[in-house]
Amino acid sequence: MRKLTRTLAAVLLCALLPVQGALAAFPDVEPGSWYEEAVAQMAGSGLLTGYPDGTFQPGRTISAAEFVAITARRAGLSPVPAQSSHWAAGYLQAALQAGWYDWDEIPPTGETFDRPIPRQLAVKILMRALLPGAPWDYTAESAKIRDFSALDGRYYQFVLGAYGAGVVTGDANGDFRPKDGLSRAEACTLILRAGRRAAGTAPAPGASPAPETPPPAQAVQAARGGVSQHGWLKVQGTQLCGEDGAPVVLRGMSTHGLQWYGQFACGQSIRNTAGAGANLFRVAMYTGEGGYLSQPGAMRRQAIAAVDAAIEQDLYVILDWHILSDGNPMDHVTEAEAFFGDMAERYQDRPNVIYEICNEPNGGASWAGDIKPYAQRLVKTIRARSPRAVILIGSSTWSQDIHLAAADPVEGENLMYTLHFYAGTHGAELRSRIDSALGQGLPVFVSEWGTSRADGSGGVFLEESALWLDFLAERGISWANWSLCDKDETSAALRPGTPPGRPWTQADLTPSGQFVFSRFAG
Ligand code: DCB
Repeated sequence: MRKLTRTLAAVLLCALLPVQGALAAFPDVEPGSWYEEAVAQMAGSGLLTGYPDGTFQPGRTISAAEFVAITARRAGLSPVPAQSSHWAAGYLQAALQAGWYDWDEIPPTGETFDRPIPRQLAVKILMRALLPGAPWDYTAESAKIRDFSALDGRYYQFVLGAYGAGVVTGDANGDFRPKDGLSRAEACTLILRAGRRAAGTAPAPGASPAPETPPPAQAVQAARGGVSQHGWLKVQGTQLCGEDGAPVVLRGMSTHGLQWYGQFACGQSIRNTAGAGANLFRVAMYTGEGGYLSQPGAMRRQAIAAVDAAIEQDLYVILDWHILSDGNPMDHVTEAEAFFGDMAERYQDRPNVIYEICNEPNGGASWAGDIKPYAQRLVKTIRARSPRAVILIGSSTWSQDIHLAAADPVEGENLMYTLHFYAGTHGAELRSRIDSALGQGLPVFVSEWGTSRADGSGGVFLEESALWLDFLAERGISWANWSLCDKDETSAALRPGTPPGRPWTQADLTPSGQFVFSRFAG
């Protein structure tokens, strides 16, 4: 009976696979406990949830299905069709195919899906998923494990690797207890540690061994939290920091064009994004393409509604003057000054709002002749109303020419320069441009990137995207992903037809969306 109830609860709970994490504290998660942060991070990024009664049940043993599903989501592995109708069968099948474990360890027929996963198997799956190829040192690490001899031989390299990477530390007695189960609190802690470790050091599969320039600054841990935690942002050196001076990394979604997909800039869509762990939202207000220049009143209202909804969710929010077909920002500098003057006044007391004054200059727009003079004018306009706000400045070639800005930056405080990339088009060359720019002291913000090619389709390129995100994480660089919409293109985070006004499940997210939502936490 107990097993049945437990199974039922898991089905009820996980069939929904809510993307929205429980942001409220769980009554049974002890404040200040060793696992509190891990649970908050994991639940906050929607990787696992509490129970319908609001509890988290940290001491409860995690099942094989739950562990594999959570790890898959964390690693960006999408479910594939499977025989079993179990809620997690698609994840288990995908994990099996990815070689995370062998057929006999969790038979795909399903009879052990809901049984506790042995710790040694959990560690193997975790290492295969997030830290493949992690080195292991038999002599050094086995000495740390008092019950090393209890380990099955097929697991020792993974367990040693996990000890070596600091993912596993053993219990108070120095035992690993390889055949015991894992509590939900322990599972959260392990997955979080492995994920962080992967973001910091793991080479992406298939990555070229050619070393990229190491980060010029010290690596920065993702500092999560929204406006209520970090307050007014300020740029110190090249790093975005909170009001208290501690580094902050913002991660979240960009809308598609408000004039086309404004429905996903509504309260519930933004709440879903925040619930998945984002602390940033970007409101892309096209100027051309039927946007602000054609219908200023309607677009302004839409942009304000979106910014207000993001503020309500405690998010930082980028107000983006999305020039694209109108490639030279100087062409409409008067309209831009009027718009940003109005907005900077409206939001002068709001630490949430970040101003992106020109999405992607292109065509003939030059840094020295057009973009820099434009930026100087807009910085002046915004500063007169909102002296503390962070301002993002684009560059030529769709905001890829940060080397030109680095050589000739705009004068002022709290200015950052945008670098936009699409993982299927842009790679190591643009990354090294970031390192050079940082080395020259230029603060960089990735206010738009996509898992697709530069045209918004093709791919998706998730391995390349992971390489990029790891690179950004190591440097403490903030990002917004293109885009939160259901357009039938690979860069879109939502499957066609997804309603904007209800909570989303994993099934609503595209492969890109699943990957990106799993990376808000780092
Ligand atoms: C940027 C734009 C953004 C555009 C994406 C993907 O453009 F800021 O607006 O989004 O990157 O191309 C796409 C949408 C499509 C839509 C199209 C036109 O995804 O649904 O139809 O905008 O509104 C870039 C970025 C980089 C490069 C070129 C473009 N590049 N571009 O490196 O060549 O030409 O749009």
